[in-house]
Amino acid sequence: MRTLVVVPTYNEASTLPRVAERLLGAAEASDHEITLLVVDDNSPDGTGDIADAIAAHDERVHVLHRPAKGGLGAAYRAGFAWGLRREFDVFCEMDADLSHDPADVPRLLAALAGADLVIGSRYVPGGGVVDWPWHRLALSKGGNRYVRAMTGMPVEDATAGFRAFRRHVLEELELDTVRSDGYSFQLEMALRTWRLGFRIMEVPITFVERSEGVSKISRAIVVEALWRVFQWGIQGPRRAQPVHARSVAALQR
Ligand SMILES: Nc1nc2c(ncn2[C@@H]2O[C@H](COP(=O)(O)OP(=O)(O)OP(=O)(O)O)[C@@H](O)[C@H]2O)c(=O)[nH]1
Ligand SMILES: [Mg+2]
Repeated sequence: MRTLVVVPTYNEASTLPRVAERLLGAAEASDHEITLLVVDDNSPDGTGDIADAIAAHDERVHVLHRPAKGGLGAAYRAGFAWGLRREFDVFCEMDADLSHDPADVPRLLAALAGADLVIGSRYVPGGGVVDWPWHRLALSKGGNRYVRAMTGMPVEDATAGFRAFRRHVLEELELDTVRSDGYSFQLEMALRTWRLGFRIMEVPITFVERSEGVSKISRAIVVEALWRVFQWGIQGPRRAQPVHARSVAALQR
């Protein structure tokens, strides 16, 4: 499985080198063929130059430079489009602030044997969050409960940003028409995947609050998510389609 790990960055100069090193180390230790694509939005702190320096020394690393901060969703769409023009079988999402442990990537990839989308989940048994204040945890868990109630999608951690998609999911969920950003982007991707009848599996991960750099989460991102989930809930079906034919083929492979 040729795997592309897309890591969007905006001012992550202090952690990106460690993220790259740990990811490539995990790839070597597990015998996975992993390529890293950093999608940088012209970070003022020079993250883009650091990414270029890493890529210059390692052919498994590539950098996509975008002119200005355009949001997490737009960065992922650009990164996935780059990978879909090339021959990757699997596409991962991962944050650059070390909240996600790159050493968990092989575990996510292994779970793809029985799924089309694997979510690194904080809220299934064995998963967890380190260093979040109670109100942040309450917001996140409450948000996920709201998503389940509105949409019927049986996912515990639908806002998680640590994921692995099989290529055919991205080919079929019409990425060009995904408009949302932030948490809503993650929610919309999971909801489209589920509604198409693809199989979603959650594997436990421990999410560690960033200790360096600055959060990009804003009130607007939260309000956008609440509003969009409400719309998706009243507009869309509350059930997934029967299991997607391609999903079954993927499981047999
Ligand atoms: N290219 C790009 N990356 C972004 C943008 N916004 C956020 N990111 C990256 O997306 C990832 C997740 O963003 P975070 O700010 O860590 O969001 P979070 O993990 O939900 O919240 P905190 O860790 O508390 O900040 C990080 O790697 C960010 O650098 C953006 O507009 N453009
Ligand atoms: Mg973060």
